[in-house]
Amino acid sequence: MRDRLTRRTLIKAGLSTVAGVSGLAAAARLADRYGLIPPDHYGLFGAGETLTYSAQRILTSGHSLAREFARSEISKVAPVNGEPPEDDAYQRLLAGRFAEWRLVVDGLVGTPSSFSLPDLQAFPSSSQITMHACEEGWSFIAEWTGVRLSHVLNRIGVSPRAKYVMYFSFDHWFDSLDMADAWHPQTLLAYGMNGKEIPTGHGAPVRMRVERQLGYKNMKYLSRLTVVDSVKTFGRGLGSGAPEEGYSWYAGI
Ligand SMILES: Nc1nc2c(c(=O)[nH]1)N[C@H]1C(S)=C(S)[C@@H](COP(=O)(O)O)O[C@H]1N2
Ligand SMILES: [Mo]
Repeated sequence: MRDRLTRRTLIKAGLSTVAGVSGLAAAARLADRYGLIPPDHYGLFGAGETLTYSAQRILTSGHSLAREFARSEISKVAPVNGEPPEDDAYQRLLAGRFAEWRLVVDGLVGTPSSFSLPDLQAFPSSSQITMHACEEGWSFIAEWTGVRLSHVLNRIGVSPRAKYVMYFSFDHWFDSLDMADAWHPQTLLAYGMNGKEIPTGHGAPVRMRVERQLGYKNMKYLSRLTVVDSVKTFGRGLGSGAPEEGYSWYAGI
């Protein structure tokens, strides 16, 4: 069905948006028909979010790749944003060098599972040198190594009803990816940075790398993934903590 929404139709919708509010409503209806409404569309910028998200999903349909860089371009300094989780559970795992850490993956999957760090490291690994761009305006280039999220999902099996992969961290962040980003070849459960284990402050033991979105979607200190068909029951139901703070759920770049 989605393929019937052509570039031209969307561009027309985009143009009518410029023409006025009724155009915006029309674009939102169009996006709704094709299932391209982001979970935070009820907010202040709802119609705009819908248009950004649906436009990106159509114009960059398939697996367009984020730019990759040469090893010589890796930043000498990578800023650490924020402190590692103070949570007891995290501090205990850190003290035990993450031997007891497990990533739970459940929800609409064939086999709910939990993976240790060596389990994830035993899967085929993937590396990419990419730019991390924080919404606050700074960036750095680093090499990330991990297992593709798609590999883990394929292993445990995903229900055709799946619409989002929710993800959670030890500092109580929650967020979600749509299935296009979940299956994307550059979406990694990353355990390595610049050829070493991920340093604590950069998200040890495992962080999300979702290279076509801004910094805050790249969640550090992962604890759990849940495959869902709706994000309504998490937090205020906007798919992420970010929209609760005024950021958008979809942070495509
Ligand atoms: N769990 C968790 N993940 C997080 C954050 C955080 O505070 N907690 N900050 C986000 C933001 S805003 C950015 S820019 C990046 C920063 O990653 P870095 O510390 O490796 O530079 O992590 C993101 N992931
Ligand atoms: Mo950020």
